[in-house]
Amino acid sequence: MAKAAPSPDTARPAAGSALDPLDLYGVRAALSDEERMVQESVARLVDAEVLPIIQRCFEEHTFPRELVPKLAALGLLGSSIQGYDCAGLNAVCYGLICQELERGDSGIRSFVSVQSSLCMYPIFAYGSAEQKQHYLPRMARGELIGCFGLTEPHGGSDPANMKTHAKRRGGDWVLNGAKMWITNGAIADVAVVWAQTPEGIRGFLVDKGTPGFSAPEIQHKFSLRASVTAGLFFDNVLVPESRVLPGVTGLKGPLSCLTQARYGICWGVIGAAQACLRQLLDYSATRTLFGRPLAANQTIQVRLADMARRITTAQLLALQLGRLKDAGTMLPVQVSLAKWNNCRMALDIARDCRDMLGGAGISAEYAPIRHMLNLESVITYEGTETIHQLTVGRELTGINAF
Ligand code: TGC
Ligand code: FAD
Repeated sequence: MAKAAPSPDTARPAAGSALDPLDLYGVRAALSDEERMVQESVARLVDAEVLPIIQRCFEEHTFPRELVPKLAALGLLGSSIQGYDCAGLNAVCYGLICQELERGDSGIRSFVSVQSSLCMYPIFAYGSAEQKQHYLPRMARGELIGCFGLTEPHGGSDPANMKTHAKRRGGDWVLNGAKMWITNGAIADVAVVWAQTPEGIRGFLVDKGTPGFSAPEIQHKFSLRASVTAGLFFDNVLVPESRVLPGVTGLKGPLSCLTQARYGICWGVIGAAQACLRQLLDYSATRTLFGRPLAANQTIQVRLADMARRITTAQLLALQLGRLKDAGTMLPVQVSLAKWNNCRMALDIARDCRDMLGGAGISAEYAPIRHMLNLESVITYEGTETIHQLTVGRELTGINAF
């Protein structure tokens, strides 16, 4: 005799099970007490401060700036930096911070990625003692917001061919050019700008309000709507030598920052995927069609199981990457593989969850469509999927196919 279809209550996949459906391989158990504590405190912040407002922010195309002091108070800005009022946490903690923030929204994780990995990191790694002292403590407290200008309107995948340039004039530099798609650009107090010079690519710290510098916000985005994105324009902007990063010349400057931020994304997107799967587990258990819960259908279970498989794989990849980073042995190509795998995983899951919600899936009242739209940016920025595939291909073959 056929087994009776379970009631919605008994259909909950996690009920009575020792396994957490969002952590089937017990990654949490592999964390240190400090790592777990960091994850829990960020999770509480996201539950209390992000989830209640994020749908409205997304719909209204606004970044919730009021969150910045709260992120700072928890030590989430420049969290990996030692000293300068920063928390000095390890790489796994930074990953977990990104994961929990992106469970809320990619835009919030983006804000923290840019502030921490793309602005504070280059100042810390390549800045002068005076630059570090001037910017880092205030950035850690959220009093100064940063942005990172690398991409240009004519093509972001190939930054070696940037047109923005700086020339010496006396003891100063004159900066000309344009950057495009810059997260935090319109709200930033300082822009870390990469420009071609006669010596090679160098990093310039351009303060808000410097004559000739403007940063208009980009409108009409259908992705990362709870994040500010801008163009940066430089028209004979005078930058003093004291605002040039002295510690690096060449493309490895910006690319080394990208390695830090891409690492965070490898973890962050897991949070977005978990948020989608969590909602689908609840929804499919209670949605009754053809006299049984949606979750009682084989094809639905296969799709949910496939999501859990892919999230689990991404979690293990991120954790191992984090352990390599903390051991000081992580290579950029390993970050490329994880950024490619984990972004693809999250985007596919968000799209599939959107579909399983049926018509409700197109409403921002459910999280998957917001995550899905955000993840279209996340799979594109910090190196498109193709760029990371070609990076892995280059490693395997020794042939540069860019
Ligand atoms: P290539 O010859 O490979 O390298 C030039 C120099 O850089 C070094 N290098 C790295 N150093 C540190 N970390 C890395 N990941 C590095 N990758 C390369 C390399 O050793 C070399 O050094 P040296 O001393 O020999 O000169 O450069 P290439 O021109 O062939 O380019 C390679 C390619 C295509 C991979 C690179 O251009 C690339 O990654 N393109 C994608 C650009 C990108 O990702 N843009 C992102 C912009 S920022 C952003 O999207 C922020 S979104 C933020 C948010 O909201 O979260
Ligand atoms: P292009 O480089 O023009 O690429 C177009 C297409 O061509 C892509 O599909 C790409 O994969 C493909 N392609 C490129 N090269 C090859 C090849 N050799 N072979 C095959 N296919 C190829 N940038 C910053 O500097 N700072 C920021 O803060 C920032 N924030 C962003 C925020 C958002 C919301 C978005 C959407 C982007 C942001 N970016 C930022 C820019 C982002 O990094 C770029 O969009 C990305 O690097 C791709 O550059 P592009 O858009 O010019 O596309």
